[in-house]
Amino acid sequence: MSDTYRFPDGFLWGAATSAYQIEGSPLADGAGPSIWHRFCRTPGMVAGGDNGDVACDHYRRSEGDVELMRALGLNAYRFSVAWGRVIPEGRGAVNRPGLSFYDRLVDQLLAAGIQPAVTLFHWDLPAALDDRGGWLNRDIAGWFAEYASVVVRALGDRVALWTTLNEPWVVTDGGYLYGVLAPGHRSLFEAPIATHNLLRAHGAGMQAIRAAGGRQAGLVVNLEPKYPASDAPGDLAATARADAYMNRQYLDPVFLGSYPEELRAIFGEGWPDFPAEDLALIRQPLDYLGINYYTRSVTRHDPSVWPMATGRVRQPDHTYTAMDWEVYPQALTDVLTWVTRRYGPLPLYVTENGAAFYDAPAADGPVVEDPLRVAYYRDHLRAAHEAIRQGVDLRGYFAWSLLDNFEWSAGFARRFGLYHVNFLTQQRTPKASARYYARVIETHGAALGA
Ligand code: IFM
Repeated sequence: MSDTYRFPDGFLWGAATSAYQIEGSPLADGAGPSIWHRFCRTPGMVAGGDNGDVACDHYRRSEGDVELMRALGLNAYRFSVAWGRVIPEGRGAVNRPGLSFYDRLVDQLLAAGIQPAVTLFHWDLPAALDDRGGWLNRDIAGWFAEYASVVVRALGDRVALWTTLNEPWVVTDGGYLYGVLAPGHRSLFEAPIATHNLLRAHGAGMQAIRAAGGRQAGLVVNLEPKYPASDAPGDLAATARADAYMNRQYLDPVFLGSYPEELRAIFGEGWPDFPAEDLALIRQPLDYLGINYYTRSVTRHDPSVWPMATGRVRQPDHTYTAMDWEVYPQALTDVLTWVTRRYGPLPLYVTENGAAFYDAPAADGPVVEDPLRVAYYRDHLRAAHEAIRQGVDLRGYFAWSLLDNFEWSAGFARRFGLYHVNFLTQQRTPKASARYYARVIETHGAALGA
């Protein structure tokens, strides 16, 4: 086997999940409800009326799930802590049994030779904090820092990588601008405030992680490179707006200390002036940046789209996933090199990458065949390798996701797992992509050349 695609020694080969998407038992052992618990009970918000009450039942099956990771040969696992399990009201009293769940999980992982990578916030805000305004309340930066200190003090001696927030753009875009994700608001005026408070919480969280002795700490963003549909000035301007809104809105303040100019034009009177001291808090040095990459967008001017006036151009003959996301591996190389040029050089991780496809149910065979996902992983891992070849300091890759799970407002209908989950029996079955990924890991990437 040739060494064309060999990855560096020490590279982290992981898989990722998040608490609400897999754990189930959302109120067990004294946990407080989250905004997703409520959102799922709001008629019409989640496909099929699904919710995370059981999900993959991981809260009760974590030991078996760690064995699935061991079988893949993972040396890292990225998961999130449910804030409301640890602090049911979001601030104040700590719920020791909730914290113990994560304490045991970390030990199970280490015993299996798997480094824990912990995300503190992956969208499941305690409902009690939403009652106080959630991400619209400036006090949330302090609440988040307090929560971060509790978790890092409990687990920090054993956790390799800390993440403050997962994909803050999605929280704002889905939760405060378009209302399709919890807490379901639709407001041009709230979205910038939510963004800004997420970033302030990230800054305060970074300080809290460091003060509590956490090792490597950073932020995870989802990036989607924007390519203009044509050279027409309208399309070029639309591409710049889309890029500012999705890709630079979070990274510019964190690395450069200012918001992109385009946001003022996009939000108009909804865009406030933010105090300079807030931007200083936001601009904390990071040990690494995590990038979640799934797709790109070919962008054109479209005045009918509120408020961005940008639209996507569908690419004939290209493969689209069950999320209707174009499969375009080249953009993973492009995004990693772009971040390195604009904000780096700095250590990067691909903290999520994967695809939802319809997988034929495992009737009685030992493996679910998922050729499109196998090809997706092959081509994206090659693209990640190409970024390393071009000088990007890429330290690890986490497949999304270990298990089929609760895909937010799409419910259980979108399957991203390396393992197929039968949600009636909780039976886990490896997909062909799990076998493929295990082979890639075992050969340090060399199998990508086969
Ligand atoms: O399932 C989500 C995850 O929670 C965040 N990143 C994208 C994934 C797929 O949509």
